[in-house]
Amino acid sequence: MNRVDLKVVLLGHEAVGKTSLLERYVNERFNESMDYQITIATGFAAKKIDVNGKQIVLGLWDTAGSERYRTMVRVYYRGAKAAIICYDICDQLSFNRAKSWVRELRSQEEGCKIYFCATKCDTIEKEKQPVPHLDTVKDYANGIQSKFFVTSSKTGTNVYELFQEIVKDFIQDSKNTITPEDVVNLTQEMDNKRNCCAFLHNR
Ligand SMILES: Nc1nc2c(ncn2[C@@H]2O[C@H](COP(=O)(O)OP(=O)(O)OP(=O)(O)O)[C@@H](O)[C@H]2O)c(=O)[nH]1
Ligand SMILES: [Mg+2]
Repeated sequence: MNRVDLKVVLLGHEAVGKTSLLERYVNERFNESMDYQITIATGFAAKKIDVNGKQIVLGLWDTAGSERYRTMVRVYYRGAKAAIICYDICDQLSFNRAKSWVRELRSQEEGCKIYFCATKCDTIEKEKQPVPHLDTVKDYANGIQSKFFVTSSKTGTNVYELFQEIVKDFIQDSKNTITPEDVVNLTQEMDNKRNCCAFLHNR
């Protein structure tokens, strides 16, 4: 699969769950028992989706959240049409880092749409509250004209919806013959070996 119609990049602090989000979307998997493995530099996955008989190829770039790779990551968001900027729903530091990614992306890639994403919503329990408060994050996301999603890769909550929204917006913006309504009916091809996904960790 050589052609990529829609380049999407995932950005955010280390361990916020970027790789897990892609793994859930692309392979419908979440491996809780897996030891946390940091992404080194980047990973790439491609996913072919079928929208009423027309195929769109998503190129999904996973990046390393570790600060030491920050300069390198710049290379990978170039030309992205959409960025998912992630923070851990219970971690203020990761929210601050996410905001710094927003500032950087806005100055470097004006045409890239930002989707702000609070990850790991399954971890919210009585004793664990969202930090910062979700209303604060919603206000922030509105302020930067970004759509805001609250996801869990563990349960799958809103993961598909997030990517579906990105595809919908892409179709709307590119004004091609596929209508946004078509995306509601989109079918996914999940042939892991050939058509769908080369998911290469730690490239
Ligand atoms: N409970 C829960 N844990 C999650 C979720 N998503 C990720 N995790 C856990 O959080 C840890 C980090 O997840 P990764 O997906 O590797 O994080 P990352 O953002 O790719 O990290 P870097 O590659 O270092 O930037 C792992 O132990 C995951 O199992 C989630 O939705 N719920
Ligand atoms: Mg990772």
